[in-house]
Amino acid sequence: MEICVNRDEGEARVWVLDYWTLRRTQRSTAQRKGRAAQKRQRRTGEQRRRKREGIGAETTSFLGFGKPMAYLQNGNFEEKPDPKNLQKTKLIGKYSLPKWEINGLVEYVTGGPQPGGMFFPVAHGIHAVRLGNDASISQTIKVKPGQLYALILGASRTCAQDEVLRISVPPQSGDVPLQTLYSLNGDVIAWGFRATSNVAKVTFHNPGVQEDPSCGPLLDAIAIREFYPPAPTRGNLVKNSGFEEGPFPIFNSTNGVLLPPKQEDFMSPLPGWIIESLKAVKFIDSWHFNVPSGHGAVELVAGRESAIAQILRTIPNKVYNLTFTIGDAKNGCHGSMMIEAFAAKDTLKVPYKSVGKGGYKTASFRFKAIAPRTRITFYSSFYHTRIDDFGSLCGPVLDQVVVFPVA
Ligand SMILES: [Ca+2]
Repeated sequence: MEICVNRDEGEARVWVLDYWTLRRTQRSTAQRKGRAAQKRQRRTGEQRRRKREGIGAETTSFLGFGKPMAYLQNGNFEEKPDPKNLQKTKLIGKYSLPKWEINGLVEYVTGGPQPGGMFFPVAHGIHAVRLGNDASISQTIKVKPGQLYALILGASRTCAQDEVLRISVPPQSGDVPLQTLYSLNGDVIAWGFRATSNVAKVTFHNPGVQEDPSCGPLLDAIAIREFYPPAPTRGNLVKNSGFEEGPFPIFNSTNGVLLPPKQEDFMSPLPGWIIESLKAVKFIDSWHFNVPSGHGAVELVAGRESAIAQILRTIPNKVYNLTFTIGDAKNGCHGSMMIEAFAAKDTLKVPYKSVGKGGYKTASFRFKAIAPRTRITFYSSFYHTRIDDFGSLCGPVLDQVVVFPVA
């Protein structure tokens, strides 16, 4: 049973929509039947495409459909350095790490418990690099000018302090805060950039200076994904409205992919969307989570500090209808949830009771545009943690954002 909430001129009306339940049942049956065949087709299509375009590197994943993803060369750091370039874990020499250029104190480490009681989470393969004080690693990659990309990386902090990873692809650069608010075994993070020429020098840098010079971010695996430019459609002013173009992880990321705060829409790792909050928003995929529709959605994991927005072209004084889906990711995130939606001067609060087992409902309201540009914003009213892990932040899932003018 699904409930639809419509707020029209200040009045809230609620009614039951069995249609969505029916549609979901029909869809899941069809999905089961068609999935295997689709997967086979997609794979061969993607393989042909990859051969033709040859993005990046030695390994490509077809997990998230659409564009290919590839590791950067030696992106999982499993190609070992020559032992003569290693002093215990310390890499000696600018070109000592295969396929990379390094600067400063960079360690080549093996995941797991470390001497001194530390634990290095390495989810992919067994090796990783650790960037000490002011250290960096770089690689030059082939890209297409004007094209939007996301770097997808497994990264975590290694010391007690909050650590920052500075990612740069000139002329763009950004600082990604590494915290352990989201999961205990390392996070996967996506960072977007737009290519300005046919090669790009990608640099991962630890700008921090700690008392222990080896303290700093641990990089486990680094991949890249190329995006199709999102566009509004005839029936919907929202670009990438169902979050189907996004940083689908190349890694088996059961924790989803964090979209760092303060990402502008022109280079967002979630094409079309602005991450305008102080904390990250999480991108989730249907292989590991319950996603209301299609393969991608976002989980608003940090209450009011975790907001996502988009700017739409509108006609002043025209009335528009905004519809969206709220649900839970079937990840043990439970409680009374609420998404607040904002458009022009209008807002809607949509409650959703989660038992953490997956479900969703659709809500809509009308707003009147007051300018040629209207910002729509969504955030979670409350903070939530997983029932099985109170250290992991979680929250309501947002999907299928649709805006169209009311006739
Ligand atoms: Ca979706």
